[in-house]
Order: sequence, then C-alpha cells, then structure tokens
Amino acid sequence: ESRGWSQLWLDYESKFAASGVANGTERKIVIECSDFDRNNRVIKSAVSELNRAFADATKEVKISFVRNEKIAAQGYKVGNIIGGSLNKPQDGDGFIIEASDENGLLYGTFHLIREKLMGRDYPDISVSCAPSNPLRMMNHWDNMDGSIERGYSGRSFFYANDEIIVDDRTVDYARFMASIGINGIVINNVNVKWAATDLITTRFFDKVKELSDIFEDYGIKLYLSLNFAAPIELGGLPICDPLDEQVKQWWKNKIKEVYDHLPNLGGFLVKADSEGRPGPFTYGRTQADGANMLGDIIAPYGGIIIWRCFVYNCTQDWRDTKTDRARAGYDYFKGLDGQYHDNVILQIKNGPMDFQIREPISPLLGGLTQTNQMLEVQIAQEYTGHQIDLCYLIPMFKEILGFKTYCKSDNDTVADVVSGRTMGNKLAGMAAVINTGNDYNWTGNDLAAANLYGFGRLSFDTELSAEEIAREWVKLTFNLEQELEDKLVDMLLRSREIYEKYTSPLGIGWMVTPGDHYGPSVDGYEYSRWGTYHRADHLGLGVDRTDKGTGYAQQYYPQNAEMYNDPHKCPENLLLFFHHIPYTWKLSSGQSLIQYIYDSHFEGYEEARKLADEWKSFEGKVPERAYNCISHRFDLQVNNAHEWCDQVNSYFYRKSGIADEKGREIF
Ligand code: GCW
Repeated sequence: ESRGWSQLWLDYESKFAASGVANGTERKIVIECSDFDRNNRVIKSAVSELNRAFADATKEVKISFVRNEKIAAQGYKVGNIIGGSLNKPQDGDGFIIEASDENGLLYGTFHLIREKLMGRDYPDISVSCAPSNPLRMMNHWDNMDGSIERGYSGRSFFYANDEIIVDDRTVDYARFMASIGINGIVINNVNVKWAATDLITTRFFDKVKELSDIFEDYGIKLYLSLNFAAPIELGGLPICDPLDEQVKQWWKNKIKEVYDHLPNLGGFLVKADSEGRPGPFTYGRTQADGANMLGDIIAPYGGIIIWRCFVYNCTQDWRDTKTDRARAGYDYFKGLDGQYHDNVILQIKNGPMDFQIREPISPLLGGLTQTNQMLEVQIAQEYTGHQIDLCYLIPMFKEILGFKTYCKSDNDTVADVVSGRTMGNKLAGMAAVINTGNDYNWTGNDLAAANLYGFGRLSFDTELSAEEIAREWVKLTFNLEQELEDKLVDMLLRSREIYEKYTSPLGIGWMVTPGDHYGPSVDGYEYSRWGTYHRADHLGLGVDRTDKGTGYAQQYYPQNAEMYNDPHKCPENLLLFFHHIPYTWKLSSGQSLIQYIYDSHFEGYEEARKLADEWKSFEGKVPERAYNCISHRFDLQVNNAHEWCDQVNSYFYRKSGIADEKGREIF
C-alpha cells in the first residue's frame, strides 16, 4: 500500500505475497505476438500488463497472441498451448490468446490475469467470450473545481481548481477500467457549467488530449458532456436554436476544431431540457431536432451523440395529481421514435423516476423500437446509501436486464434491447454513473468497489450472475479462506434487500433527506416541486398510476400494462408505485400493509446490525486499513437503519393510528 491509491482487483503484489512467491525475482515470461503489431499502443499495454501480472513466475511461461478474424469484435478466446498451469508453470507451458482486434486481445489478457489472481490452477482454461454490449461506458459526474455531483469517495481525480490532472493515477484508472471491459468514458458531469463549458476550447484541448491518449492505450474512447447553450456561452450568439443556420454553422466550426485537436474523441453526451439545463424546447424544437443537428455535424468524424432521456417537469405543484413524473420520458420521446439519426443514441435511466432502490423498468426501453438506445444505471449510491451503507447493486441490474418488455415475440428483454440484439442495431449498450473519487480505495467504502467491478463485468457479459461477479471480485480483492469468502459473497448478495427493507417500502421510493438524499425524511419531498410523492393519508399510501390514475401503467406493452394495472397481479415489491393502497390491505403473506411496513423496517434494521456484526469476523483477515474503513461505515449504516426504522414506523403509526400487532416500541 505504498502508492496513494489502492490497486483494487489488480493488486499483483499482495497476491504474490499471499502465495509466498517473491515479486519480480525470476520473471520468465515470453510473449509472442507475430500476428499483431508489437508497437500497437493497445498491444503494448497488454504486454506490459502480462509482465507485471506474471512477475512472480519461476518457470518460463509462453503467451501467444494470435489474430483470428472469426472472433467477434472485442471478443477473445483464451486457451492453453500444451496443458499449462497458470500458477505452477512447468517448462514449456503456455497460453494462447486469440482475438480479431487489439481490444479483444487486451480483454483476453485480463481474463488470463484474472484466472491467475483468483488462484485457479486447473490446466484447461479454454474459454471464448464476446462482449454482450458494443458500448460499455462510465459516466463521471466530476466537476472541474474538483467536486463530484453525487460523489461519495473524495474529490475528483480528473480535476482540481479548474485544471485537468494527468498522472500515474490516471493510468491505473484506465487499466482498471479496461480490465473489466469498459470501452468508453465520459469525463465530465452532464450538468455542464462554468469551466466545463470550455472543455471544447483551446483552454483545455492539450490536457484532454493527454487523457484521451492514456485511455486509447487501453482501448477506451474519451467522451465529453456538452453544454447545449455553448453557441451562446462560447460563441456569443443570441440563441442556441438547433434549427437556426448560424447556430448550426457555429457547431460545424466548433466540432471541426474539436476533432482537429482530439481526433479520437468518441463523441458527446448531452443532458438537455432537464433540471434547468438548456435545450431545444426553449425554441419550440423537439429533442430529436437537438440530437440530430449535433449528430449530423459530428458524423463525418465518426463521432456519436448520446442524448439523455431524463427530461421531466421539475417545477410541479404537489396538488396536481394528473401530472406524473414517471410518465415524462415516454411522453417526450416515444412520439419521436424512428426520427433519430443513425449516430444518435438515447440514454435511458433504468427506471422512470431516478435510481431508487426499487422502481419498475422504464417503459421507453423496448417501447422505442426504431431508435438506438442504451441503459443508464447509477453505481454512485445517491439513493442507495452513499457508499456508507452496503448495497451491492448487481442483483438489481440483473433484474433490469432480465425484464421482458414484450416489444417482440422473442429477444425482447432489456438485455436484448440495449445490446442491439432486438433491432439489429450496432449502436447500443450500457452506461453507469460511476462511484469513484480520489479516496485511497477509489470508492469511499472498499466494498462499494464490487459495484464498480461488477458493472464493468456485467456490461461485458450480461449472462454472468450477480453471485459469480461477487465471488470474482471477492477473490480478486482479498485473500480469504473459503468460509470467509462465502460469508462476504453472501453479505453482498443480501445487502440490496436489507437496504430496501429499512428505507421506502414496496417501490414507492424517496422519503429521503431533500438535497443530500441520505437518511430518512418521509415528507421531505412530499410538498415540493420535484414530482416525487408518496401520497400518504390516514387511510393508505401509494400513487395511483393505473388507467384510473395517471395512466402510467398503460405506457407498457399490454402484458405488462395489465399486470401493473391490477393490484392483485402487480408484483408486490412495486405495489405502492402503481397503486394507492389502504393500510388494511392484505398482502400475499397474510400481513396487512401497515404490518408489513412495521415488520420490514424492524427486520431491515436488525439485518443491518447483523451485517455489521458479521464484518467483525474479518478482523485480521483483510488489510487493517480496509477493515477499519468498512467497520466505520457499518457503524454508520446501523445508525442510518435505526433512524429510517424509527422515522418510517412512527410516521405511519401516527398517520394510520393502527398499532403494531407485535407490540414493539413505536413512538
Ligand atoms: O436526480 C438527479 C440527481 C442529479 C443529477 C440528475 C441527472 C447530474 O440528483 O444530481 O444531475 O439526476 O441524472 O441528470
């Protein structure tokens, strides 16, 4: 732990120490890459990574890079040459990595390294793997002053004081991202203000180019978030109307200038007409007008426009029960299906609201049938515990990907839709709002790195299970005996439901402290302008989104619409999202709704305490720094769970006047 940051799941040195083999003493690795250009920047990275990862080899290990045009782009095959063993190589042992391109080769390299680090020593490691999604992206919400919007892991490692930082940490970051299959990174917050507007000017080109070069070495494209009002703010034009000729000309010149300096730029991510950001609506234009204008101009450079669908009215009156924020994405974007140009892709949050602990799937996913679309999830734990509370999110992402949209008779899950399998489109994929910062451990809580690792792995291979990913991450990160490894995997897998139990019940969401979004405030957003209401009164709670209510349920294909519209068919964990339900309503368990609220909150608090307790058995088994950091966070989580349990139970006891059947203390 000599550097100022951890090596996460690529901590070769700690693995060598754990295996009792000294690092770097007798390196005997031979890399053959006759079919590939040894000077290719990505190949060079792969070679250097293998040299580091096999620095403990005491016998010669041969690794061959072979070009195989039959393998899918960025896919790979890994096999052994003559029955080699990764950890105890015999003379003449060796491995072969085949790929059609250098990215595939790099991913194959990391596959081999992963197997080695996990201590898998079986001789036959033959595997073939092609990425599920063409785009596998991280979105940074880093601001140039060094702050991070919804960041819980320190300050930005990209920026400080309106300057760009490029150092060894940047290189390690790129290595970590490539090792989990990430191939696109948006380096600045979607809320583009102040200095960040200048990222497309000479003020920052040189430094952005340095970042872009480091990323390119690892097969990663750099993207920028764009300020739609740049023609006004940078160009001094009076308007930024996407159909105005002067505005278009300004963008033409600007994008040419950008590509002159940043020839490898992947393209732009745009948040428009959302939460106060400028956009085409100001000029009576559509979202498609805005996206296509930029798409057409960037097309000659091979760039793409990623356009966010997080557009809704954020100045709602709480008394207005007809307007429903959940409807907004579909209402704004569905009517434009088919109008977006080929190099435009819509980025859609997994749920119709905003990254709550449980939400239905956005009906836009698969609702659009003629538009490139990608899934946006959030591994920054904005509403899921700020990387203080343990909340392993991969089980949630698996549910999202597995959701059957009914947009077609087959190949109709969200995983199918966002990978391009449903419509046969090439521009498709997954993005995550990243959870990193400049903390030593990158993610505030060491255990939150499971979400960082997990998102990358899952976006590369959506067939992996949440448990497989958790186990890989635990094996790679720590050196635990089997029993503790199992225990930690189990803790991760239980954590999402535990968090759900002590926070907002049955899909209703929110009830968080306004602004900061950590900790309970049942009515915190109830009478505000954000459109996030639970509608609790003395008889019941929940939002009627059926055909008799806001009609949101009707945005789904009939099979799902019917299911959600009927409180008896609606999955119970989403009951309050779709229905206003009396406290006396009987759930399938036999519990009344109010009793369910009491029971789940007491249980959630209890289970959070159990997690904290279980962690005590890891003392002395993980590095002391990690142990202490995680212990401290579990203490905070227990307090948080206690607070939630008290506030939610008291609130509903006072509203309903119905006592807990079990006679527990509720104030
Ligand atoms: O709900 C919000 C977050 C904002 C974020 C926004 C978005 C970047 O609270 O902090 O802004 O989502 O996704 O654009």
